[in-house]
Formats: sequence, C-alpha cells, structure tokens
Amino acid sequence: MSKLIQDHTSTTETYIQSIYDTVIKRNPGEQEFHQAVNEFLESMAPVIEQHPEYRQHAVLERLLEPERLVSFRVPWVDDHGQVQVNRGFRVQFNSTLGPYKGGLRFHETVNSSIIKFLGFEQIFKNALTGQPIGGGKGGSDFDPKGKSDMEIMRFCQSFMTELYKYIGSDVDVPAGDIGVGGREIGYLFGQYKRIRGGNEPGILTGKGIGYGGSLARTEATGYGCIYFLQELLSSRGLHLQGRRTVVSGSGNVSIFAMEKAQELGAIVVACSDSGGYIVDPNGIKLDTVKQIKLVEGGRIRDYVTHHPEASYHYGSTDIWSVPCEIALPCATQNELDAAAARRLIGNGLIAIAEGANMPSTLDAVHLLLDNDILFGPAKAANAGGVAVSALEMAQNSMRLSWSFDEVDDKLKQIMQHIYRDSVQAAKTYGFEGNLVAGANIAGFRRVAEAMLQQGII
Ligand code: NDP
Ligand code: 2IT
Repeated sequence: MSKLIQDHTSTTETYIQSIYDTVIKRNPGEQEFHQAVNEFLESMAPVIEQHPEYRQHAVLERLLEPERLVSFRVPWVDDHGQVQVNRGFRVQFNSTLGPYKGGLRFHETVNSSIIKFLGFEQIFKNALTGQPIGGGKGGSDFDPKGKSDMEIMRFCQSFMTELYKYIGSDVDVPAGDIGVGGREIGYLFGQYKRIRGGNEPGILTGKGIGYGGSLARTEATGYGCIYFLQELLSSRGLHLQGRRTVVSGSGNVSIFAMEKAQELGAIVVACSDSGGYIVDPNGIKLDTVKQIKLVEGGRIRDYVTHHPEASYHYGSTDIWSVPCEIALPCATQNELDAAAARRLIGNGLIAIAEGANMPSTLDAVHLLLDNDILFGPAKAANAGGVAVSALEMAQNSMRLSWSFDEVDDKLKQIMQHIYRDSVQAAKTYGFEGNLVAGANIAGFRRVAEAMLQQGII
C-alpha cells in the first residue's frame, strides 16, 4: 500500500498536492500534461473529501498513470526518394468505461506531453458523453503541410503498419484530430484492412460515408460546441442572434462551429490559421473559407483576394484583440492567454466555448471565471465530436446507418445532458457556476465509480 493511502492524517490539499508532485516527478518536462493535470486537480478536493473510498482505493493515483503508452518509429519515403523518419504515439490512458477512444494528431509539435494531456482530458470528456468509451489519444510529429497526397498516403500506411497491433473495435478506436481528417482516415483504414485481411469498420471513426462513416460526424464537434454555447447563453436568457463572434482556426472544428453559429444568427467577424487571422466586418463568407481550407488546402490570407473589404493580420493569437461578445477558440492548446482574456473582457465579452482542447491557459481560465464570463470548458464543449464517433461505432455494430437529422438530434441531446450534468456537479460540490470544475467532477465521478467496481487494476 502506498504511503499516501496510509497517511490518513494529512489534509486533502496536502494529499492532492502530493499527487501532483508525483506527476511532475514522473513526467519531467511535460508541461502540457502537467497543466491539464493541474486544472483537473483544482476541482478534486471536495470530491475526495466526500468520497474517502476514492482515496482509499488510490483512484486518482491510478487514473494519472496511463494504462499504456506506445511510441514507435514511422519510416516513409518522400517524393524525392529520401527516407524520412517520424515518431508515432498512442496513449491508452483509461479503459474503465469502454475501449480506448480518441483522435490521432499529425503536427510537428506532437510529443509525449501533448499526447498525454490530450489522452488524459479525453477520459473525462468521453465519460461526460455518457457513451461506453474509455480515453486514449495518438499521433505523430509528422508535419502534413506541403506534403503531396502520395506522401500523406505513404506516411499513413507506415503509421498504421505499426499502430494496427494495438487497436481494435473492442480495444482502441482512433479517429481524427489536428492534421487528420477524412483523407487520412481513409488511408489508415485501407492499410488496416489490407494487413488484417478483413473489413472491420469499428476500428476507426470519422470514416467516409460510403464505407461505414456516420453522417454528421464531420460537423459534430463544431455543431456540438454551438449547442453547448446555446445552453450557456440561455442560462442568462441570451441568444446568439446578432452577436459578434470570433472563432479561431479554420479547420474542421472551426468551420462547423462558424456554420452553426451563422445559422443561428451570429455575426462571425474573424477566423484564423497558424499564420494569421482575417477580419470581415460584414461577416465571414464561409463558402470562401471552405473552398480555401477544405478544397485547395490554402492559407486563410487568400480570403482577402476574394473579399477585399476584409483584412488580413499576421500572427494568429492576436485574433483575440478583435472586439466580440462570443469567443470560440477552435485551433489549438494555449492559444488564449491571460493578456488575451483581459482584452476580450475589456471589449465586452459575454461567453466562451472551447472547441479546441485546452485552448485557454490556466491563468486565462481563472480570469474569465472571476469576471463572470460564461465559460464552456473544452472537455464539455467539444465533446460532440467523440460523442458522434461513439454513435458511429454503434451504427457499425448494428450494420445500419442513421440519417443526418437522427444523428444531429442525438448530438444535441448529448450536449444538453453534458451541460446539465456539469451544472449539477458544480452545484453539488461547492463550485456553483464554474463549469470547469463541474465538467471535471461529472466526468471523474462516472469513471471513479466504475473503477471501484472493477477492482484494483
Ligand atoms: P484541423 O487540422 O482541421 O484544423 C486546425 C486549425 O487550427 C487550422 O486552422 C490550423 O491552422 C490551426 N492550428 C493548428 N495548430 C496551430 C498552432 N500551433 N497555432 C495556431 N493555429 C494552429 O484540426 P481540428 O479542427 O480537428 O482541431 C482543432 C482543435 O479542436 C484541436 O485542439 C483539436 O484537438 C480539437 N478537437 C478536435 C476534434 C475533432 O473532432 N476534430 C474533437 C474535439 C476537439 P493551419 O491550417 O495553419 O495549420
Ligand atoms: O479531441 C477529440 O475529442 C477528438 N479529436 C475526437 C476523438 C474521436 O475519437 O472522435
């Protein structure tokens, strides 16, 4: 038995601090992972006090250690005949509620810290959806920018040639994330099928509609984020209609968040990519953004050549200087810091819903909550993507497919449930109005209860 469990006299705070210290010691230099754990542990004291059995059974200690982390070499040959070597990862963080589930990220910044922070958050996000899925994440430091279609294909094939050993429809089910969309999932799926010699649609989600994908999965994260935002706003009797909105990024999550926000009457005035941001005071023309980013694979600055009334500004994080009432960070982690939060508050911000994972720094989160800004944390607000992934798995198991509206209705209901559960958990544990804590606690309680039932594993 660990010293922590025997030491009943130490206060809850000391106990939680000691857990955090162990995480730092065991995962040196992994700042993003430390940050995600820190934010989570800030919500845990009242839960641990009300449920001494969690401490007794070392639930937190076990949760913080991934069940498994694999890292592997991904060799591939580029269009010039040169051999390239990347590093692949899969973290299988927690399988209490179901098969490991979570996306694959292809981006040059990927390392074990990024994968572990994403995998850790995924556990609670997935629990919040109410679907039977555990938490995992993976990816590679491969940079898809500027690569030809054939290079992407060869990379995906090499990646899957190693990854296939660790996944399966009842074991671990990857999907997309930054740099991994429908095209990459197709190549990954094809290679898995070729290696295994059988068609197992349940091994990946985000598949093409023609071979086992679910309608509305492409839209799910962005739409879900807006459904969550609607709940947040309606708690104060507010609506999206006519609200000036800024959405960072111009990828999968951002584009469909903009689409649903516009459908509900919001005026989206700015969006970005990693190079900079555009401002269109008359409202972003989404067809142009889709053409540039989804069809041509171009840069967001190209927008101004189509719409000269818009302006382009270098530097993506300055997007938060654009005045707005609604801010939706939908690009990447730590893209919204305390200075940005201060500027947004000064410019009349009402609400934030996080489409990206951990887009706000911890200082920014504290500032926004202290200033009574409606705040939809990532684990809750962007859970719509993985929720519809779970619906894709369900359709694959039944060998049938639901209509777009059926899936969209289920998504809406799931987002409303997540909102209600987070509000309720915050209230029960003394964090009323703080959905960061509410989402952490609601997700954690579901996992912790099932962990107790499954014994010390
Ligand atoms: P995409 O690859 O489709 O789009 C990513 C967007 O963010 C692009 O506009 C990209 O710009 C920008 N971006 C990426 N990295 C950076 C960076 N370091 N600095 C500034 N901008 C950056 O990814 P998704 O839309 O799928 O993912 C966006 C976020 O949403 C991520 O945090 C992801 O983890 C999260 N998420 C995704 C889900 C999904 O279903 N896809 C589900 C839940 C969360 P550029 O084009 O220049 O690279
Ligand atoms: O961060 C996320 O929730 C995702 N990238 C989606 C994961 C999934 O399995 O659909």
